[in-house]
Amino acid sequence: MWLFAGSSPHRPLLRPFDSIFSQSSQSIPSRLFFRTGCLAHWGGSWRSSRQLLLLLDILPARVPSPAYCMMAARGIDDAWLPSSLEAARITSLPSTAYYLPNFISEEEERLILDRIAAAPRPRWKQLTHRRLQTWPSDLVQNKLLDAPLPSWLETPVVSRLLSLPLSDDGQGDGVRHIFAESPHQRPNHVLINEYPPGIGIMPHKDGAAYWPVVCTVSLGASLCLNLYRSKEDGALDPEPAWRIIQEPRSLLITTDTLYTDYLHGISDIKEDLDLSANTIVNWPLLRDAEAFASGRNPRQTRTSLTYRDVLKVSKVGAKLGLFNKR
Ligand SMILES: O=C(O)CCC(=O)C(=O)O
Repeated sequence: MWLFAGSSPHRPLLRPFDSIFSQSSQSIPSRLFFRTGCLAHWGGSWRSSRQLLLLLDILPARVPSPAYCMMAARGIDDAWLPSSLEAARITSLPSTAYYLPNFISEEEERLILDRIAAAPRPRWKQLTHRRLQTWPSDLVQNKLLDAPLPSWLETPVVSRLLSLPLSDDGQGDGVRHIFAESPHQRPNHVLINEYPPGIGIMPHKDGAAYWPVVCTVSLGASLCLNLYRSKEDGALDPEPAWRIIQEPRSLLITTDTLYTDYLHGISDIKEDLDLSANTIVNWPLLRDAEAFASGRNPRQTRTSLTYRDVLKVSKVGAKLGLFNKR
């Protein structure tokens, strides 16, 4: 087993992890190297959190949280993926959901934000308080005109999503990824929403157009997504049943009844309040829970990329040679 070290400009964040390693160095096989920003490589391939956490099991138990270790195991500005989605599961929700705090790197985030900003003005649909882009196009009667996503929305997000196995079982038989059962086995549509401070989105369900898997990449800033129950009479229970913090560069995946039975929304507030391990379901998975230690998150502009598989696709666009420009 090899742990590769890389220097990091973020030493303060890495220091506790460093000290865990250096204090335990005597108990680790001698072929193990570490300093800061470690990446694990053994058995001929790069390994990720699951294996790294197994390694941590043999270290003295002073590890703060899996997510913290994941973050400490690489430079903070790099992307970092677990070996399977199972390691990123949000366990206290009624259906399967995953949170990956470092799905893309800072550089990838910057490049995507630049491409969004460079989109021609007519690409933006201006709502009363919020604006959005749809790629490759708007749906017409819940149907998508067949067209590829632009390359900057495809790579790295889609390729990375499809490379992530659901679990560590059965690796080698091909990756069984989060879209394995969906009609096109991949997301074919992306909604880009921009939320200035004080602006959110009303509680809603996403409806019948999509396969019930929603992958949301957050860019620029953190905010809180609320999940709501409907009451017996069908009215919305105004108190969120669960709250999820979405940090910049994170990926949130929601599925199944979270899609079909519950509503989701973002409050129109300038600051998320009452944030703690008791109120936020993905607290143990956050990259930097310390940032919310005051219980508050003053909002800054946050942009989201919502990747979904539209069930019905019309081939007309492709036949006419439309929409093929990337
Ligand atoms: O921006 C988000 O995280 C939520 C977007 C959303 O609710 C939607 O696209 O339906």
